[in-house]
Amino acid sequence: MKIDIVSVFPEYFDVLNLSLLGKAQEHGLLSIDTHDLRDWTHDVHHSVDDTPIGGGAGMVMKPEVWSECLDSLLGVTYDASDARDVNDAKHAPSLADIESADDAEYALSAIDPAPGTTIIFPNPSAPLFTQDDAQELSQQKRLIFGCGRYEGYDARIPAYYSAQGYDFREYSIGDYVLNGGEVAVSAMVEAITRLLPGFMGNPDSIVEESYTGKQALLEYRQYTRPAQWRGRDVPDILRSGDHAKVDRFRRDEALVRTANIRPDLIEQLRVEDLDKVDRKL
Ligand code: 6GU
Repeated sequence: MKIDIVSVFPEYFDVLNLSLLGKAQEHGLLSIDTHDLRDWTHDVHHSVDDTPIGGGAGMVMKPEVWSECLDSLLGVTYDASDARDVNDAKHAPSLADIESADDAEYALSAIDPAPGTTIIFPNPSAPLFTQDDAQELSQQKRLIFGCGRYEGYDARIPAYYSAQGYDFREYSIGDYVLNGGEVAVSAMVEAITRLLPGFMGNPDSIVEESYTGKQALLEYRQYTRPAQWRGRDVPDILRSGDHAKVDRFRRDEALVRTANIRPDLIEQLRVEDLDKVDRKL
């Protein structure tokens, strides 16, 4: 997988060379390139933002800087003579129009000009990024992350690239406000790349953990030695050696903890699945 990250603070991502992510890059599983958005500015001040049209506080990131950046990462050039009012949209050729291999290629390129590529902009006003999204994105060949700063970016950026047929997504990582997209991109990159085949030493740890698979429950609590510590004992059942009882104990604990801490996850469970899994234990 190839990942490009664009930010006005590219040094922020130096940490991605550490630890497991660094090893994955050394082993060729993954390559991450960071870019400075200001490299695509032309004015002496290297400005990437401007005041919001319509008024209001803060600054908004300019569409031209982002489009020059994204076009160059995508390897495309914008032809101004092709400029058109979106109300006068040029329609992609329909199946009925395809008469040659060239037509077919053009039709396909209109559907997805960069197969296997997804562009992702963190945005606190977007849908929540979930484990399912991480799972889906870990199958992609290339991810391009654009970090917004300040009060956001011009809304025509996602609209334009989506209309061009690119898989352009915006995600929030939680219901709180960060100063910019850098922390959100770090979180998404980590969630996605650890799912790459060969990334984790023990692939079982991915299957068992929270939020994975259709039984999205919080995990049961874990203990290690010593069995007694500061007056607290590890639950007896876990030391009984009875695997069926241990599984049942853990499953019950996962259900109770999920009901208490994340009732929203319990609501998403399908009763049929729950009974089937529970009978197997
Ligand atoms: Cl994706 N960006 C910012 N700036 N704040 C956030 C966020 C993203 N997700 C949660 N808070």
